[in-house]
Amino acid sequence: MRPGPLRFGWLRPVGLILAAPLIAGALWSCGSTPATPSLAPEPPATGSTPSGSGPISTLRMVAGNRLIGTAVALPQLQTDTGYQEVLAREFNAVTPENALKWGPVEPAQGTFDWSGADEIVAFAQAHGQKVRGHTLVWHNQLPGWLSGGTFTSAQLGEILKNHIATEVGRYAGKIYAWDVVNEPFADDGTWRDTIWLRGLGQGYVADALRWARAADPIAKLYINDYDNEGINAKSDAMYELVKSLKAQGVPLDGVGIQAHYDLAKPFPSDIAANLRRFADLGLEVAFTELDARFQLPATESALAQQATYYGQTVSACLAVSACVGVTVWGFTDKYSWVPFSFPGEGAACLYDENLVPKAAYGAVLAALTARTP
Ligand code: 9MR
Repeated sequence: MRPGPLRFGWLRPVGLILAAPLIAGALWSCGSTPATPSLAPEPPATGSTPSGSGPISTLRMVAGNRLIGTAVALPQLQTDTGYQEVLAREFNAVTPENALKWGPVEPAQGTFDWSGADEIVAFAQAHGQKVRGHTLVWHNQLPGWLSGGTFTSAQLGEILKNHIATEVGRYAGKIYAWDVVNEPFADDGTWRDTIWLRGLGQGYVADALRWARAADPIAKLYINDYDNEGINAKSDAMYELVKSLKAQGVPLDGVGIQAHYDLAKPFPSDIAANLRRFADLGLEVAFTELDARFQLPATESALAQQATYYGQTVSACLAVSACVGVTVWGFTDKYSWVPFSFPGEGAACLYDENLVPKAAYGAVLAALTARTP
C-alpha cells in the first residue's frame, strides 16, 4: 500500500524561487504546449513572467553544459500530462527506468520488444533531451528463460554478446551513454555473486564493454553502482577495477555513482575526492540515480535535510569538470520506487505526489545557478 498524498508547506519557507517553476509550468500548460506532448517544441532557453517582472529559471535552463536528467517510466509518460510537462520543462536528459532492462527488452530468447524504450527515446528527441541507456548487464530484472536456464559458459557468453550487440546497435546514435555493467560489487566491495560472475568469471565486465563499443563506437560506456559516493570499500573496489580496465585498454568512459541516499546515514564527506580519483584515471563521472529517502511522515526538518543532500551532490559534481551531470531516479514522489522497496520510507524525490516542488528542488536549482560556467 503506498502512502497517501503528502502536503508540504514548502512555499512559506522557501519563497518565490520555488514558485517560479510552478508559474512557468502553468504558462506552458496553458500556453504553448500542444495537446500531444511528444510533438511539443523544446522549451525556450529563457522565460519571463507575464508582467515581464523577471526571468524564470528551470533546472535545464541553468544547467549549462551539464546534464540534469531523470529516470522516466511508463505508463506515466503516456498518461500523466502534468508529469510530461515537468519532464519536458526541467530536464535535459532522461534514463528509461526499466524499459531497457533485459526482462522487458528480450522477454524470450532472441525476441526483442523495443516499444517502451522507443516511446521514451522519441519523447526525449522531441524535447532536446539526451538519453542514458540503463542497463545491459545486471543481476536483476532478468527474464525467466535466462535466470532459470542452464547454459555452458560459451552459451552464456554468446547470449550476452548477442543481447548487447542487438540493443546497443539498435540505439546507436540515439543513446548518449550506456550503463553497460550495473552493480558488479557486493556491499563489502567483493564481487557480487551473479549469473555473469559464475558463468563467465570477472572477465565478463571487459567483454561486455568491448561488445558495446563494437556496436556503437560513439556512446559513452559506464560501469554503474550504488553506495560508492564517498571513499569506502565499494568505491575502492570500483577504483581498482576501472584502473585495471584502463590499463588493459578496455573501452570504458565513465563511472556512474547512483546516489540513493538514506537520510538516516550521514552525508559522505569525501565525495569530491572520490570523483577526482576517477577523473584522474581519465574517466568521466556522473551521478546516475539520485534520490534521498527517509522514514515517513515527512517533516520540515527531514525535507530541509533532504535538500542539503541534493544540493551538496549537485555542487560536488559541478566542482569537478569530469562530472558530466546528475540524474535523479524519478522526479516525483507520485511514482518513486522507494515505498515499494522500503516500506514506511519515501518522499525521496524533488517533487511531491502532487507535482509540487519541494525544498530539494530549490537546492538543486540554487546549486546549478551558482555554477561557474
Ligand atoms: O526504479 C526501478 C524499479 O521500478 C524496479 O522495480 C527495480 C527492479 O529492481 O529497479 C529500480 O531501479 C533500480 C536501478 O535499475 C538500479 N539501481 C537501483 C534502482 C532502484 O532499485
